[in-house]
Amino acid sequence: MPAPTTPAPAVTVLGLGLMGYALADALLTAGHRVTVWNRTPAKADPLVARGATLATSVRDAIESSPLTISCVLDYDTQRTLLAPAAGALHGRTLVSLTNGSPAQARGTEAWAQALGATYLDGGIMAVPHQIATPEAFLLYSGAEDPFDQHRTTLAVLGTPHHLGTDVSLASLYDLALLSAMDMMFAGFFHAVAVATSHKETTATAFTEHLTAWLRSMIGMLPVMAADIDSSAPPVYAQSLDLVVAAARNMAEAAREAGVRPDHFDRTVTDLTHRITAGETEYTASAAVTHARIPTTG
Ligand code: FVH
Repeated sequence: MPAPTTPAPAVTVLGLGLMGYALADALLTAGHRVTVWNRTPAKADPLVARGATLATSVRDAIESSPLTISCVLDYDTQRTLLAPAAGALHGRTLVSLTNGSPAQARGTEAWAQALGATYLDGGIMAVPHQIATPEAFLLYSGAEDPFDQHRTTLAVLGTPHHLGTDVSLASLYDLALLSAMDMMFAGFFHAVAVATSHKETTATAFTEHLTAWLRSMIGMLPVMAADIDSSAPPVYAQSLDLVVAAARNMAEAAREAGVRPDHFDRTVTDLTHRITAGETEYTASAAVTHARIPTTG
């Protein structure tokens, strides 16, 4: 006779926007008993048709499961939704996958702990259609016990990484990663605007070269990261004069193409100041130092 299998634990999902829906859907598919709540209840219909329970209040939703995952617009919305149901969190775990700042994560942890709840803050490094695929990974921070306890459930959504017990770490990494993505897209849009100023170029043709170039450049990042972490002479270094000359050319190409050159003009100004101050080398460590807001005193 086959050994009886333990049923997958109950989970509550608050918020059925594009992402919350994908999370609830994945948990249902994995065999969890899923309770959902959403401001617009009709969004739950397809999930209910597949076996989810639609709670009529946030309190009822939280009371249905030992684990509640919240994925709504922002922290203000989350706080407003949770406040009237706060007492229900006692003895339960709240995981916030709502995008927020490190300070908001710290504030929510303190609030949850005062209620006798355990709290994990999370960052989803995926878009909705990637949830529950090998491409999805999620960052968590906060107490280790709830992470270990709910790890199998959280792993349904994507590979879970626990970054540490400081609850602010997941949102810090999440926002840093999103910043890199945002700047990469801004770079892409700028480059396409410059390249397609020529009538014989299309974005598609140009992007073939751009992706090949970025793929090769991405290999530089671990080298630069090792330089930043080390006090040894850097592996990656260029002369500041060379980098200024390149930035001038990039500003000029943008101007000629009728594209805003502001970023490169600012780079020329900043690097020229550094040269005037006696710097000669462009290194990853120096670039990170100059990215910081100078502290006074
Ligand atoms: N979508 C993505 O690619 C990213 C990937 C990384 C993580 N983010 C974050 O996930 C949070 C939710 O994002 P989403 O994609 O589900 O967003 P929407 O589809 O816009 O759904 C928003 C949900 O929030 C509910 N909501 C909004 N305002 C209120 C309110 N005042 N009271 C109650 N609920 C509210 C909304 O409800 P409804 O409009 O369906 O009634 C949705 O459930 C977010 O933090 C991303 O940054 C997603």
